[in-house]
Amino acid sequence: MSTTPQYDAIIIGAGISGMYQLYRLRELGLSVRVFEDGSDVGGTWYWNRYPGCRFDSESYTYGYSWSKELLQEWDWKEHFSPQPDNMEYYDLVARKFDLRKDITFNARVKAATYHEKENLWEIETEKGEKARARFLITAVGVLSATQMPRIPGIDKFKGFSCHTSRWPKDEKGFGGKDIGMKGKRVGVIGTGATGVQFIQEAAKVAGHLTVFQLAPEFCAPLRNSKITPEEQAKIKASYDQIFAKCKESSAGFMHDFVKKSVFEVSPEEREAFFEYLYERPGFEKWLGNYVDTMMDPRANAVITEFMANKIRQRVKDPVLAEKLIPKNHGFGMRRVPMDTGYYEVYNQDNVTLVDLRETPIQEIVENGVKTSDKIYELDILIYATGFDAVTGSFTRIDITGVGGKKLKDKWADGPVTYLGIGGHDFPNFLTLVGPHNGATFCNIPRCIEQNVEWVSDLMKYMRDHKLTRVEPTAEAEKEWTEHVAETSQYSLFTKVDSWFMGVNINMPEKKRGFLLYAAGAPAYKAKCDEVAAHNYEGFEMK
Ligand code: NA7
Repeated sequence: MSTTPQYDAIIIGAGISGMYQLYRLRELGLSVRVFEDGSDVGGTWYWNRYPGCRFDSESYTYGYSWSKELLQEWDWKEHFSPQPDNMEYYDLVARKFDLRKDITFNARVKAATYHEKENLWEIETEKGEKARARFLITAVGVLSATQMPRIPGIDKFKGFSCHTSRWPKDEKGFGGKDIGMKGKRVGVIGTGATGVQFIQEAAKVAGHLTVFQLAPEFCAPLRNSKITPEEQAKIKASYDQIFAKCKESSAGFMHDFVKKSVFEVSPEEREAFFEYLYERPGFEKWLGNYVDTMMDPRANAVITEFMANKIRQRVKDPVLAEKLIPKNHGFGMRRVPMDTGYYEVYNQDNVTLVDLRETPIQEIVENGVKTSDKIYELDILIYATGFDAVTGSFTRIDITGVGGKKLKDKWADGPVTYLGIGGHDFPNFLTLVGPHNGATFCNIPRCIEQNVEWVSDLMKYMRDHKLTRVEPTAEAEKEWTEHVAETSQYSLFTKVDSWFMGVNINMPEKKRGFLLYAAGAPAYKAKCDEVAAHNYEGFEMK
């Protein structure tokens, strides 16, 4: 008789999706255990506690929508909430719904194996702890597999250094530790959404900040502000409308594309609209723009020129401005970092931009970074070098399905899934926000809720019909994978390299291919609903 504990379901990850999935399965009366690598809940907001980390989504569109009581109880303090407040929120959720009692913390799952005879999954953590369950649900997030650069000498640096997603904890609060950047020589490698948030903050306190930039992004102003008591009352009174609006929009935000071409309007009207958008908070200038800016390269060139000129206006030194303007992609073709005075940082005397295209890094040395030009002496070196996106959090676990088949091998040429939620040869394996899932390009909690609710309904259906095994058919996953490829052709995301395409300069072995779903959240939801309405068409159940 095995002493390994057994549950109805095991969830990997106690972030936004894992927490909600736990809640829903418990409501169904199932026994559930969550295994979480971190020492607390919160996922992305637990790990990313570097200075400057905050939402780029409007706070009130980001919280859970499924508890009216929680919505009324919690006050977002800022329109784009900072990381410590976000952690405070997830702490409240965990306490309110008593989630922690079913979560094992500091437990990194290293392997998960399906046992055909017993129709059970068995997981093993790095500490050797084992557990079994009928269902294995991954809630591992899209950007959680930290990717350090492969630069010689990283271990030699004598000062403080870390990846932004491994910033030390402030043991007394919810945020990151004060590592003492004040007056110090700080260096940062990477200028994606994370690098930009960090640089803006570090430039305020560092004695000198050196930014090592490979290729710049097109950043756009966040325009954050505090939520006034009047706004708070209005937000709380209109949650139903807010969430209804998000549900209709292509990426789960309050904004949606204007169903008009850039070329349908006069240059004056277009310019005025761009200016209006530039003054608006959040992603509206990206996701509330003319629809063809994200589909037609000619239309994209128009908004790209507008955004490039904004950088030229904001950076005093024209040579430096050109270095900060992307030349390898248009505006919005990669994830747009939201900025708060980012470009103005480069007008400060205490900030230097090192263009790695001109002078590449050769190695990290004891006292700093050595480029082809010189050694930049540093006390602190921060890596904002991104993630092994979307698939990395799966392939870093040894996942074995029917007949010893490895998920890693199945996805060697790119992910193959049905609805981004499961795959053939991997029965009872449900991947929240998995690759090619509609939740991947979305105001993520909005689409997470759809994923979790769909999975919970599936599990209820199986219980009610006395079914114990569900597996996508090979045909269904082939069709879905082709559909994802087909719909992605119209998106400019696929025309450039970025983490959306699985590209990370530090992982040349990772095959380039679209990892998201481009047809939009409403289309994804409609497809999932249709599948459920047809008794989970495309899944074999017994
Ligand atoms: P990103 O967007 O993948 O950005 C990583 C950055 O690090 C990017 O500027 C990279 O340059 C740079 N990078 C990576 N490796 C190196 C090396 N070896 N040398 C120099 N520069 C390097 O990750 P983020 O964490 O900023 O953002 C991820 C998402 O989190 C973001 O989209 C939000 O949704 C939240 P490159 O792009 O390759 O030129």
